[in-house]
Amino acid sequence: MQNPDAIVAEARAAFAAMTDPDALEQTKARYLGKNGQITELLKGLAKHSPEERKSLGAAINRAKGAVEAALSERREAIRQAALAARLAEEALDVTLPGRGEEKGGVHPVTRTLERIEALFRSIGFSVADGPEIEEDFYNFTALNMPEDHPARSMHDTFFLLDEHGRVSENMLLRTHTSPIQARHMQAHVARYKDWSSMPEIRVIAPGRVYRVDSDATHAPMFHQVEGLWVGENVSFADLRGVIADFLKRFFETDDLNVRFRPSFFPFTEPSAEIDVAFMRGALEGRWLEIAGCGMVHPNVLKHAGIDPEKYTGFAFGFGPDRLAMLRYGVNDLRLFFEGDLRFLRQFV
Ligand code: 2NL
Repeated sequence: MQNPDAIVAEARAAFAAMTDPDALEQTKARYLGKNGQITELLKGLAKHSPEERKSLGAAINRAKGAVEAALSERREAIRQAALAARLAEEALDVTLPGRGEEKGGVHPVTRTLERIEALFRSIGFSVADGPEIEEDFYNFTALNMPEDHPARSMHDTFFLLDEHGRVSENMLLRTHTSPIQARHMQAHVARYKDWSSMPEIRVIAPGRVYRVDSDATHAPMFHQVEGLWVGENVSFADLRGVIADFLKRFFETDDLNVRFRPSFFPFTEPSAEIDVAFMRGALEGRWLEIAGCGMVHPNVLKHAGIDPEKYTGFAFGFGPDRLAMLRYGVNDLRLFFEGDLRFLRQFV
């Protein structure tokens, strides 16, 4: 029979050679496992006489206790070593000087949006928002855009992929902020459905929009601010007044001409393009196309549950990126979205 003390000595040496907790547990089996050396000794006891068994058994049990103690000692030592290594690795040098703080600045397009919002709030408009991932209904159908409208093609609109990786029929990146207003009108009607006379809707809808387009004057993501005023007897004359007042306040000058040029949008009828010309400055005398507008199409009102015989409305849509370009004298739209701090710092 093997000497229990020799086994203990061997086990101590074997445990001491282990630095990894899993390897240590593997080594344990060699002594205390089902066919381990200590276990084998215990099995062999049966071959001895009762007197021998007593003293031998005691010696084996002492050896077993010693191996177990050596094992837990080694476990603890490995745990301590791992902890010490981690503490060393993750040590923070609290004496290092800080990196300093730089003051951030508001992005020029955000400043422009905030300015537009403040101006419209001052004449009684509220500001609404909505999802950038939109449903076909709110982006197109509710806005009187028929099935065969070119904007509905993948060529112009970013559609999402469905759960099978196929181009979705229904989910897309909104191509304008009109769906915000379509949702707003619907919610307004739902809220006031019991009223004999619904309060007016005066709302603007600023936000990011997405189209398949990219060059010096078009980015695949850009911004829009649309506006909507629906009530009894809201007219094209009101539209002209609101827009002319807004433009003069936005550009901080009365020396500016505004012209409405007949145009077409599926969601308005009649529709117009809004041009401005500054009477002084670098752009003096040049007509610049700045927004689209019109009287809300009866079908758009109907889709929202509003009676077009009782209510009329006007709507308009600006490109605030363009307004920011004009206001700050920037000639390439993409500069706004490249995140180059040398460019952006100029506006802080
Ligand atoms: C443009 C043209 C426009 C609208 C947007 C609109 C919204 C509703 C109903 C009717 Cl809910 N119209 N929005 C109307 C006319 C023009 O934008 O060129 N924007 C940059």
